[in-house]
Amino acid sequence: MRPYDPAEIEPKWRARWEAEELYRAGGPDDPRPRFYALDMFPYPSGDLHMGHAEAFAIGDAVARYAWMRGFDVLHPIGWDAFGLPAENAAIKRGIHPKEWTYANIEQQRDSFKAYGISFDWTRQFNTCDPEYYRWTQWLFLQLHARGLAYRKQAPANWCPNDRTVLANEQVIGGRCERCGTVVVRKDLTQWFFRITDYAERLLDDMRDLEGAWPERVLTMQRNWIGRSEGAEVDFEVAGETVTVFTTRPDTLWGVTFFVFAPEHPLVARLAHGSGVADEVAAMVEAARSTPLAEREEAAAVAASKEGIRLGVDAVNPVNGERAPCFVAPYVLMEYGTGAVMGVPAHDQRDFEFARAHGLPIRVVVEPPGERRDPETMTEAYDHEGGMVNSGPLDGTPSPEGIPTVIAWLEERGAGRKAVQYRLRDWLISRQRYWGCPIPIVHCPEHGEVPIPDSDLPVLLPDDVDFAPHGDSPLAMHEGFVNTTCPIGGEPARRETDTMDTFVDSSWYFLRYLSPHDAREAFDPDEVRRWMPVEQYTGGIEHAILHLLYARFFIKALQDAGYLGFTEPFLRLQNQGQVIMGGEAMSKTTGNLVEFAAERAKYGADGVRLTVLSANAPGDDIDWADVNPSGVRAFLGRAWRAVHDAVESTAAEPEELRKLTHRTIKLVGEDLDAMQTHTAVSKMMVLTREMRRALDAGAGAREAAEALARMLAPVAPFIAEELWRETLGHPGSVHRERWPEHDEALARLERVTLVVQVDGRVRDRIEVEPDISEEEAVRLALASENARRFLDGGEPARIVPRPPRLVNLVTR
Ligand code: ANZ
Repeated sequence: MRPYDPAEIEPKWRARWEAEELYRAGGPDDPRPRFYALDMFPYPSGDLHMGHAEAFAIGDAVARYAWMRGFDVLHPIGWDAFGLPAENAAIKRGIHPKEWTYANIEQQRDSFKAYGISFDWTRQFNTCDPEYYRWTQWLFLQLHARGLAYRKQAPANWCPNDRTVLANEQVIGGRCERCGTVVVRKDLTQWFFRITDYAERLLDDMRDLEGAWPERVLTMQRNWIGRSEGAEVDFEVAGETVTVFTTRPDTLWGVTFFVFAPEHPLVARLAHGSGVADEVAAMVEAARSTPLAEREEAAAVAASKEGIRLGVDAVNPVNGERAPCFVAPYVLMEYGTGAVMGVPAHDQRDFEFARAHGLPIRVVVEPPGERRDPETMTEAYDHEGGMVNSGPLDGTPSPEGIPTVIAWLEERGAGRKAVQYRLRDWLISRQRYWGCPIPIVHCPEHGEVPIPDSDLPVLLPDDVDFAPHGDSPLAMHEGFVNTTCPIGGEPARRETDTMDTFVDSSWYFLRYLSPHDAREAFDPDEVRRWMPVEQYTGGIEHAILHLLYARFFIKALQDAGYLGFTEPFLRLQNQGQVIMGGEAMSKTTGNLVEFAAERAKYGADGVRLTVLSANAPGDDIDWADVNPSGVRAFLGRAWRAVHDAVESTAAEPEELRKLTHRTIKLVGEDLDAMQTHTAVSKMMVLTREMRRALDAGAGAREAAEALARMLAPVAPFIAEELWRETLGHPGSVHRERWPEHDEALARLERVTLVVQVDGRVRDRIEVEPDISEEEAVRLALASENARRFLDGGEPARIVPRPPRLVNLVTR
């Protein structure tokens, strides 16, 4: 018998599969039901790493299993190929971003092939190909035409090192997500997508994803959208109406001060001639240059009690009371209206501000049956309760007070019900070269002019200067910048911002459906055939942005009449992280495990099966704790068992047949639930029992046929070799149907579990023979007959011998 040698069989099958076009999706006439299996496409940063090894092993198991279940599967791949690292490589090492990017794509592509992932390679594209970004530009123009893409002057997060604007979500702890440099604020004219128009739908449509997406992801999206219900209330300040947003209009009688965000448009005027004008100007300046993320953090924990008294009062609409006005950085211009009513008794930030500034605290909501004394309070009381000190509403439960107060305000025109979202418009401008050019011309005569369709794509010029100059390389490229107006032919300037790469990845899954179509972005017939995606596999790091943006794009395209569905991804599977020794892998800590090296050592199947058997697909895998040589040894055992089974002509024992059918059934159930780790362990048990039967001189052919097919989604090379070469089938195992199990054989006979108390039989219970110890003990303790002999107490000791016996010992 030849020994199992992945180095021999893997390259052979890779070539055969490619020649046979095994993983090509079916055409329009394919009668099978369709299954779109999508993996989050990679960024070409270098070679594939262990994280990819895990993610794509999971996605591939999904696709291969779907094929075996009789689906016509679309399993495409491409590259998310624009982005900063390519440009940084150009600056550091003088390589053109294009060259760096395409070389990395080649390398990753080879690695994917060596790994044996079942991609339909005929559909590959890269987002930096002009044939692709032409359509990204077209999509931009679709949004622009609908008022969903617009420009405004806005304070932006600016990374001085990368010299670009970052979205809020790309600022982590006040630093640039990419390079770790402290981010500053800078006022710039920027392009935005009006995602806030879709806040409500993005939230409401999540109902359809409930149970099909990880709950954690849904929660993160919900929090990101951040819906708050409450009221807008109009105060009067120095003859002007100033509106606040509050979630607690029931606390209006507890207002003792009023606060403006430093950037509030009224602040400069109110400060003028107040004696604090300079101080206020300095605070405004400081606020302007602090990154928003940092301000938000500080605001959330009330880290800053800083505030300047303005010398004017705000008049409360419910009782005409006057409250002193302040300017303070804990109020953010970006949320609500940029002004708040200070209710120190019931809001923690207001409480701390009031204590710091010696402002009065007035309790207006009290917990049922309790009193709260402002003198001795150590923190705000922010729960429900009974309203007090609230004029006509005294005694009203506060949740009822809310609509009552809103109705009262509405009647008098002093306020209204309001909903606020934390979500802000999506800032897509980047002052960088290696991205999709925004297809707009600025004309002195006609303003902002979209490039006509027939002139797309706006090509990125190759010959730019990457040396850091403080301006984007495109802005300094005369040939690119100077153009003529598409309307009147006047000399005009091209927009030189490029798009955030998240724009490229918001629609790529539509392009896979007709990747070479030069007439349109996506073919409506193909969209109807394949969309929505049946199963999307990728990392939790994309829980918010990418998924939210893609959902927004689909809804916007639906509204534009291009698509007939609302949600792009029916089911979502996150993979965990591959870590090493309890820590994230990194070159600097020296704990990096190289995917290519592991593959060379254990074979593609060995690495893949290690990843799939180590843990449930959503959980992290610590490479220090896994055992790839053990997995490889298992593959060797499976190899020998199947070979020996083919040699043997002896009859197969009934027990082995039963195990085979039971394994088929349970492994199928595991794969339906994406529990690859338990599926693999069941195949290991079957292999062991095959060995036992063969060593006893019996046969194991049926088990061998089943094992080869069950291995196909999780160890595709060895499964193919065993299927075609060893078992002698003419076609590929990857075109086979998933084996059928015989229900009668798969069913386990029940056995009798005897429950004893102190060694005497007190009950008998019918159980499955593979009952766990835990379950057996639980049943024994729940037995009424046994309990009677425990005299109401608990046993001192339990002796479990599942499935036949549990003895409860009282002494
Ligand atoms: C008075 C009040 C009384 C408030 C009370 C809360 C409790 P969420 O839930 O996040 O929507 N707020 C409003 N705009 C703000 C801004 N621009 N910067 C900082 N804080 C702001 O929070 C809404 C609450 O956050 C609002 O309700 C307001 O404080 C504050 F017992 O108004 B509240």
